[in-house]
Amino acid sequence: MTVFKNIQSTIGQRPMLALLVDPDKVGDASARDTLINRISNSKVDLVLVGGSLIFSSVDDTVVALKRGCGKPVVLFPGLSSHFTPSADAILFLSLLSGRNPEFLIGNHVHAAIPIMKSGIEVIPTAYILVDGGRTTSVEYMSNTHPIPANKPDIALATAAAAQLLGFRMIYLEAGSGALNHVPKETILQVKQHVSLPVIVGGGIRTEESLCEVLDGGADVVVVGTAFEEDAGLIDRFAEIVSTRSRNEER
Ligand code: 1GP
Repeated sequence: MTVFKNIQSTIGQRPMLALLVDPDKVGDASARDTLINRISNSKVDLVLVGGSLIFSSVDDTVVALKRGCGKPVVLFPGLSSHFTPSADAILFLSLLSGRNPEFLIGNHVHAAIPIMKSGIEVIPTAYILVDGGRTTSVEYMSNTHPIPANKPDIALATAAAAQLLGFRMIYLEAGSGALNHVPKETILQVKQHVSLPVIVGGGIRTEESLCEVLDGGADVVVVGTAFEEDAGLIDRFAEIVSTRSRNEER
């Protein structure tokens, strides 16, 4: 089954938890093995690998995860140079909330032929940045303005445009390390009017914030920073997400 089909079938029953691995933050080989072991023994559904600015080898991290974690490994690239064919799938992200052509289409032109030739599963994903209360790396590195947090109508209109343009998923992003996660109201609006699966990430650090985005109807919740700071949260978050059924939401 493809990663996308697996997401589609799982989110009909319950939301999913994705753990974001930044190749620059996994530490040495022993720390990486510990992390992989922890992921393997957890109820995490997916592993995303990526970030806005990466100096380490994305391929090394993906290969190690694929070898040891037993979960689908999905690329979440910040740039065309982050592509590696070793992953199970790639989120082919276009930063639709921004007006910087490099992140709307420029990187895609660089990466498209190698991606096609590799045969990797491609998931065209509309990447929508919502203000998370502080300037995050994605905002700075992409040189784009996030959608104001109190303007769910703009996020909705952007997500609706994404659906009409043929994207397969929406990623509502507050940015890694954001002070505030994407507001529940924004997620609710998008879920109400747009039929694509919705990924939500950025600034989800506590069980309360996790429950808030789940209450909004997030289909896939992405957590990075909180797990880097406290790996014990992985099991707690995975338990909450995996035991939620769709009719508990809202
Ligand atoms: C970033 O949404 C992810 O793209 C994760 O954000 O690091 O804040 O969990 P955090």
